[in-house]
Amino acid sequence: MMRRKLLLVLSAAALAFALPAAAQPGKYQAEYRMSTVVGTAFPWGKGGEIWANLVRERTKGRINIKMYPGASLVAGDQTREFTAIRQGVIDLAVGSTINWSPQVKQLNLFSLPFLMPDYAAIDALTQGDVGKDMFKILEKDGVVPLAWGENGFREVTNSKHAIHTPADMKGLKFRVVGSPLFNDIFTALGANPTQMSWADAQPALASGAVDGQENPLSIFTAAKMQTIGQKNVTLWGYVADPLIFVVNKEVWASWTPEDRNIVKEAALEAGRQEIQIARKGLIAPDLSTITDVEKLGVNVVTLSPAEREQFVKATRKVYQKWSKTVGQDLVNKAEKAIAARKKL
Ligand code: X2X
Repeated sequence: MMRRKLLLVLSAAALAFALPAAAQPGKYQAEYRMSTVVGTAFPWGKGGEIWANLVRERTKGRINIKMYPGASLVAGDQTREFTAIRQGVIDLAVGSTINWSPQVKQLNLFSLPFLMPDYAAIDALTQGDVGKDMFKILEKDGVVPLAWGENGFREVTNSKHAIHTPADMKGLKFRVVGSPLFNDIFTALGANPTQMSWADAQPALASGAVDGQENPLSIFTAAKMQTIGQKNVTLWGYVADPLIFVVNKEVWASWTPEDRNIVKEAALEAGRQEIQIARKGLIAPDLSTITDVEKLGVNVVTLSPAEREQFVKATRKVYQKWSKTVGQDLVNKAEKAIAARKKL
């Protein structure tokens, strides 16, 4: 009897230690840790900053969010971010669908090559039923999703020569992000992909260990990629990664309904603002971000429809293979939503 009691006490103590401080209902932490991959020089980091500031103001400091850019709460390993949010190592995050797709396979939807032809197509997914389905999936997976943001259409860049067709990619070494889907795409195009984190990507590009990479132009300019050899950009818009504003479940449960509402409304507002910042200079008639990149001495290639079609064809098998992983029903729903979209 005594023994059992002791065991119970011991296991309760072990549990208390295992749970992050956040898991105590009604108790507010002095600081909440927010993870992002990039900082406030980038639209993504600005979105996180806007969210944190709105929450701090509106809760009169009850909820004090500190941003940890560089995915530093997971030592830069951005593909472990989602697990860390679930475990409570991270309290809140603004994360890319790409980085969380190793754990949430449906998020690979956004990385199906050439699924989304334009910005209206992204909106048709995130702001429609597909977005709602994704949030239900994320909730089931143990986080509280609140709002969508955007990293952007990921354009391919390299140090060697202009890319017009898949043949131009043959043999080039590319840094790709966490999901094996990207290995499949770049392999299908005849290139040599290597997976690495954002933190490792920059030195690898600078040293010439890899020739190229893919990222939105807002990342290209803020990270000054022209200074690490990236003199060729091709606007192929093959995939775009939305961002998702989330909170750890226990942290969420520890807040009053009033504060939860403030955090949610602030996330929605920060998401809307962040998307505007991310798209700035990238939608006609304002293409100033593209001309700014050209002014840096970078050769920017816009594909003709026939050239683009070659990339679509070359990656079609990858699209089909990964549709099964995502779930064919969800892919069908996404394709329908895109076909019915209202043009921006
Ligand atoms: O690592 C990248 O390429 C970045 C910053 O775009 C993401 O986190 C997906």
